[in-house]
Amino acid sequence: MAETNSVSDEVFNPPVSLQAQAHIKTMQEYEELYRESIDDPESFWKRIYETFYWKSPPTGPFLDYNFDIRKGPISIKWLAGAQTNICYNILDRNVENGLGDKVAFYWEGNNPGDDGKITYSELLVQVCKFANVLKDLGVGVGDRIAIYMPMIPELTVAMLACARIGAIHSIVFAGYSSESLADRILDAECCAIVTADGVWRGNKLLNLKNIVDRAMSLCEKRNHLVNKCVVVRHLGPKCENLVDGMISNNLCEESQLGKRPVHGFKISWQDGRDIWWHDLMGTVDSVCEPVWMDAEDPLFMLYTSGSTGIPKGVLHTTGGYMMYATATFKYTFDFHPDDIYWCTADIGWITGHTYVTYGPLANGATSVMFEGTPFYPDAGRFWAIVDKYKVNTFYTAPTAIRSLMKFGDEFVTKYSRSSLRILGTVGEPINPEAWLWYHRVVGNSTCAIVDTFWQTETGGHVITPLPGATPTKPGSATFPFFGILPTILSEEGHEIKGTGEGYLVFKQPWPGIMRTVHGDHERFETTYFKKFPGYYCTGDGAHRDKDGYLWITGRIDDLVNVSGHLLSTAEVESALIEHHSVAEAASVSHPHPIKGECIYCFVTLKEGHNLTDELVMELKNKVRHKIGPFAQPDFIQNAPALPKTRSGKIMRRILRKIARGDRDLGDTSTLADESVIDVLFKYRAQDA
Ligand code: 6R9
Repeated sequence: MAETNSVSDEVFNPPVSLQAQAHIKTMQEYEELYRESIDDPESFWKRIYETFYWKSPPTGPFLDYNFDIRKGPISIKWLAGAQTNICYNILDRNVENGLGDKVAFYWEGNNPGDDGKITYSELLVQVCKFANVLKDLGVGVGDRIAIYMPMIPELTVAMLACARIGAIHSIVFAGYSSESLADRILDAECCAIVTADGVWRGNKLLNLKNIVDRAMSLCEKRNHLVNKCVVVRHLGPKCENLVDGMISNNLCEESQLGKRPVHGFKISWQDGRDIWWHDLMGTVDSVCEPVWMDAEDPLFMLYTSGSTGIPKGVLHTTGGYMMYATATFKYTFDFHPDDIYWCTADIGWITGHTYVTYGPLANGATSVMFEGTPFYPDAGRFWAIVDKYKVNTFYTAPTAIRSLMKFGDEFVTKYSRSSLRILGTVGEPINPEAWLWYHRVVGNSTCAIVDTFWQTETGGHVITPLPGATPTKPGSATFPFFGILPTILSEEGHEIKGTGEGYLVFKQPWPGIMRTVHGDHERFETTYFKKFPGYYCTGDGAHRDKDGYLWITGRIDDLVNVSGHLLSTAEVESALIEHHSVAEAASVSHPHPIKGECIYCFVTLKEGHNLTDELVMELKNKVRHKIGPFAQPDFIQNAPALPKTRSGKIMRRILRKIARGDRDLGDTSTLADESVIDVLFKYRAQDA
């Protein structure tokens, strides 16, 4: 692989063919609209507001907020008093507007060949039915419903059914343990849960129902009863046995939508509490009036980890989130009606909420929903699916890109990928080497890359290129989305104008920002508004370069202060990963008697490389040369694998402990694979 020193200075202009038909074609156009969105948010967002159906208009101001904790409680209200229903807007209205027969989702199962599709009108019927099911079970406005499901259409049906009747969905990624699920059910006080019997992920069979059962009994021990558990029969038996109403019914003969009987697969069952989805759906009415909700009524909550304490239930409301999901999807992915769009994220994460369900459906898009993994049956699966559905817009995570790079280009180049136009990334900083591989190999150097920075808390993209307008630089998320006013602050809270690095904060609210932490408004204020009064604090660092481009440098808690120089661990990692032998790297701050802190690195090497003393020196020099002598790591250790959350984020908190030789690791329940820990202790740098 080529050395990619200083490639990050290279600028990539929007592909001309894409630009010609883009919604936003030039930086000038972007800047004009951006100015309006900041100076006069009401006039900007009113145009988006008017594209939806509102039962009644706002009763007060379009936007009403307090962002300054010194002036009183933090509060953010968009369109308060206006009545609408998001489910009605994204399903009924699309059907009324002639999109009834348009495919909403092509569903691609874990096994190639297990597939199906669902149109907008079919989706609407299923959602209405399940909304009636929920009502029959006693679920009403404001009730919290836990959802723990694989990537199957029923997951979207369940979430939209909640939205239709004003219930609040709390989706937990179906990879979390029983304990984590129980914590979230308890915090949200969910009265019911929707799940499936089980699911295949690659070669692994997961018994979801049994995980849910254990979670429900943990809740019971802590005096909370989950009254109802609705179970989708995803693993069979055969579809013919199912009564009318199953989404996949008309597809069963062909494909069974992945519902393959699994011999010997058993789930536990408690009569009265546990009910099959298809039993409930078989007899229920397929018409369900939407419940008209206030724009500021809760739509959903989603848990995200904090630096301390239990995960926070990030709460999003109806009207603002609807506008923001819709607008970001349209502009960031330059959406056009004939596009085939695919976001590989699981709906269990915010990316799946906004960019698998709400954003695409609100725009009347056709999406691919994928149940499986990028590596099954082999590392070419993503590109096989891109070709199968002629995907134009593809959205994935840097961690997936880096792991696919390891397998070599052939897995990509054996597929055509000629339909691709826009490639997106999300979730973590993307190192220039991965960006360039994505651009050159996956995108044949003809696609626009959008590196979208955002958070569970922001509801949608906040810093991102627009594919038809923004000249991109590999590794930079570039410029703010409409309505976002970013500022970089020093430790003392001074605004850094021009070039510089510091805390990334936002100065005014946008429609998609979270409104509170469920049940703990004070925690919301402390976490996001206390350190720098008057600003929403992202917890990330950012650097502004001479051209005004924003570069996210990683979580602030990962900043290292080496001899008074503030360094981001992400910068060090990006340098290391440019070395041809390195597949992945993570660096953490480590105590140092003279410098205060120094950098300790973990590197995963590519096949055929060993971490010799010589290579250690080469890597140290690589960083030294890329960033500066002060940035040279003191320690580099071998890491056959890195400790990651199930969403692929590296858990640096654990790496810091390993570097220190401290076995008191605290909570490791969010780790995808705990076995990496012992291996990493074994390779620990002896002199650290
Ligand atoms: C959408 C999502 C949020 C954190 C965020 C930041 C990191 C996300 C990024 C990025 C650099 C990007 N992050 N996108 N860092 N460049 N394009 O991932 O939400 O799971 O809440 O994570 O992820 O550190 O603060 P969430």
